[in-house]
Amino acid sequence: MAPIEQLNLDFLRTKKLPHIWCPGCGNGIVTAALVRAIVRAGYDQRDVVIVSGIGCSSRAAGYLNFNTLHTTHGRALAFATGLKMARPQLKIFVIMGDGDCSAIGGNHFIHAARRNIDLNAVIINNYIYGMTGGQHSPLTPLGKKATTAPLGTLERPFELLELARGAGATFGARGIAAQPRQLEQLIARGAAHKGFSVIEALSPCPVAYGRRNKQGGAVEMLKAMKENAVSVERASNMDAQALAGKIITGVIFTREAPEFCELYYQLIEQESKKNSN
Ligand SMILES: Cc1ncc(C[n+]2csc(CCOP(=O)(O)OP(=O)(O)O)c2C)c(N)n1
Ligand code: SF4
Repeated sequence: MAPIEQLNLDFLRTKKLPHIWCPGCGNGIVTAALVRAIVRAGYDQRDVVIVSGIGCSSRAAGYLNFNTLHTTHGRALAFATGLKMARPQLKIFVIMGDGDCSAIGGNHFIHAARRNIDLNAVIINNYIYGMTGGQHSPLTPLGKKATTAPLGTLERPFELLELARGAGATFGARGIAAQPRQLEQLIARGAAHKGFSVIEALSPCPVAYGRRNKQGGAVEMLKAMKENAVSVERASNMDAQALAGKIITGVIFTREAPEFCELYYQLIEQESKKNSN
């Protein structure tokens, strides 16, 4: 078998390169982890769809050599829902930024979770609106600076996976760009799960977030991320004080519930049987 790094080139639209991302941006690391998860799962390239919204992170769809839909800001899940309902056999990965997913796209997010539709949401959380120069998002940590919060944001952030769990999602995991192999495994586990799976991938934006918040460059940001990461297994033996400021990584929750497209097609079949009798 060819090394995975070599295989990855088949999954890139090399004609679209160079990419637009700044030096040190984590988007490439997360995108590569997603590609490796798809390759390792052995899905047929023609059965995979990458859907994205708008933002630096959402540009990933344009660079990937699968079926892709680069949609409008906040609406990636709405497009993906329609596609999945029409073609339930497809494996659909939805790449969103933290703003795209939890601000303008917040309603689509909670309703996709409520339906438990079999989509794989990969949220690249860099704590900021990168593409538009650094406005704060609903995931910006309390007190951190943004162009729209020059003295630090007063808004408490969503805990994205708790929001997903509360809304009905059946799989939630968190990984970090500083641990790309674990991230790849988490994306693969989410993809194997039947239902709405949410992978929060924490990723450095040294330009719009790091610089303004004096976090150092990309290397320092990745190092800090790694130092603060605690696996969910280790976290279960730590108290709230020890966990303050830590990033809990791994599968945070998983549960079973009926999947929306299966219910939808069962209903259609039942009705067509009734009508043909
Ligand atoms: C309807 C609409 N509103 C606003 C914008 C401007 N806009 C483009 S990207 C973006 C935010 C992107 O931030 P995020 O989703 O966190 O992704 P990132 O760029 O950080 O990867 C905004 C507000 C837009 N394109 N469309
Ligand atoms: S602004 Fe931030 S998120 Fe956007 S490409 Fe640059 S480093 Fe990446």
